[in-house]
Amino acid sequence: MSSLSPPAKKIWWNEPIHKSELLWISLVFVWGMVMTFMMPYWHVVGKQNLGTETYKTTPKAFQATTQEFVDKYTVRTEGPRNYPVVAPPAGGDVYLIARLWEWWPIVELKKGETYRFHLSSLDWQHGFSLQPANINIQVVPNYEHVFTLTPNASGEYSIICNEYCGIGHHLMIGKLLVVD
Ligand SMILES: [Cu+2]
Repeated sequence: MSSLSPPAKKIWWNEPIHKSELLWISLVFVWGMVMTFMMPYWHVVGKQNLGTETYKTTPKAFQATTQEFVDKYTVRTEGPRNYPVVAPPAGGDVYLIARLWEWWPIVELKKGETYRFHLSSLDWQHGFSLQPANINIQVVPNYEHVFTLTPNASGEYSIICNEYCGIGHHLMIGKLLVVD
């Protein structure tokens, strides 16, 4: 039989199933069931899952709140585009805007202190990926994604956009500083 000629036995589902095929189907089914159960299980007991809260907002409202945050806590500016470096008080809120194609502003945190992060996008879907730490959050407009973060090591971290957002996507890199 070739793939060009029609199959001799057209009613394929009446044909006996081969043992090896049945074995593979069973394995896939069992593994699928295990993984389906593991998803909620890991969410509860796993350490790698980050719990985020989500609230409704608007690009306009979120931009206004972030501007207020920047005006209040900016300590200096960096680079040719004068990015504000914002150092909020320990235990305070951090507002971060995602837009085509930047994360704004630069945030400076103190090691060992806990902050409450608020993320939203002003235009399109973006992804907050904190490198080299393993934190991933989808950021979409009209929603404010909130999570707490306690930096445990000082240094300079990059925030990479990991949702493709157009021609400048690869340039969308933000900065997060942690000082002792
Ligand atoms: Cu992006």
